Amino acid sequence: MPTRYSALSLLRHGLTRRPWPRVWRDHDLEPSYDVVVVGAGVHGLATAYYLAKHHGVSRVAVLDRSYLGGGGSGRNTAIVRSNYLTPEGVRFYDRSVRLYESLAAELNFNVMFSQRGHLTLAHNDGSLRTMRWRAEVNKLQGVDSEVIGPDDVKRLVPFLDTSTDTRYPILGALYHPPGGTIRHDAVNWGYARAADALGVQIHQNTEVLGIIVRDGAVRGVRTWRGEISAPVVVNCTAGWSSLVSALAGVTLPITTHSLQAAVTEPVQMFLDTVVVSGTLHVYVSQTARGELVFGASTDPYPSYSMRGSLEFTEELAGHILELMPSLAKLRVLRQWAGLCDMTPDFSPIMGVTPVEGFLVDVGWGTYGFKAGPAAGEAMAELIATGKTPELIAAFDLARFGQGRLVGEKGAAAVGH
Ligand code: PYC
Repeated sequence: MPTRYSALSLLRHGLTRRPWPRVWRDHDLEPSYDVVVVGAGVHGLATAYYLAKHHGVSRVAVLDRSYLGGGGSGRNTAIVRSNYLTPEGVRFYDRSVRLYESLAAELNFNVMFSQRGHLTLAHNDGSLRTMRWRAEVNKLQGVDSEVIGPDDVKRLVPFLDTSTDTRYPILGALYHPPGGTIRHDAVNWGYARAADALGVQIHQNTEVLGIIVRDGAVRGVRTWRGEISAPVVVNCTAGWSSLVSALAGVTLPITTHSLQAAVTEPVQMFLDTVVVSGTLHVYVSQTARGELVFGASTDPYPSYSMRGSLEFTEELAGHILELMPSLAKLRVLRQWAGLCDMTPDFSPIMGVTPVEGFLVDVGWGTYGFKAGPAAGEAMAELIATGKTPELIAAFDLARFGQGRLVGEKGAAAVGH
């Protein structure tokens, strides 16, 4: 087991100047594994961790063409919530919130989950109606959400402009107290460390170039470091999930779009909750260091770009100033983009495919990071038992052919 992190071990290492052991190790690639996971983001790492932890399956290789957490898992705006629109979505994301609540203790890694509350503003009657709908669906699933009026919004976020003579006055909001933010890198590193300790091998800089399929079943993968045979290959990628699945001959109903974000210089703490405005295409939260993290909706055209653009920053600044005019002097420090694999119903695709042994955990659109623990837990159960857990049954690939869509567009943080 890895060194236990505690105040005592910190003191001991400080006094003895003993170096800390590496958080996860490098390995030579073995010729075969029981399971190959493609993608070392939160979904791939959580799947590997729960396979080893809950099911004793530890001959697992997690492959990534780049560095661990370098894709969507390190590029998202770290918002966690479960205030979705469909009962299937609410139940699923609620499981993730609950796993996040105990993750720091489980992994012995401070993931800094801050359940500071999540506000989705309504600026017109249509969105207020959707908020009410979401609140009722949430409550029926035991999830804490309610619609509140402008005075309560102002009480929670005094810096918001709640006057009625603005372009988009605030008519109310969906308030979701269990929502909040988490330190996304810590989640990735915590899962990686715990999976490594249980025998999982993490291989960074190991791109999958081909997926070997014979007689309708997966047999392994080809990487630039050599071939691996495995009876189970799981696609846990984001951004390239349709291309990785195509290597196995599986077509996914996915288009890929960039989602941009930005962070400001740090300022004194003033924003306690996460604030989202779908109408103004913006969401904002304040980190423990005092920076404001902003995001917007996906770029409207398909793209694999992971760079920020000036148009985005200008538009974002205009919209955020409509909400919080007092931020006018704040300077943006960095901006970037991540890739979102959008499905027709804005819900993910999890489960089996027509190729035996080739499974997918993909199509997360703008919801991927918050789903990592629940998706990993459920995918691990599916791999180990061969049975699809009830929690993810609605999100199968076959639903698109059978007209069983799980429409979550109305629960997006921002309009798309
Ligand atoms: O669904 O909460 C969300 C979200 C925030 C940023 C992107 N998606």
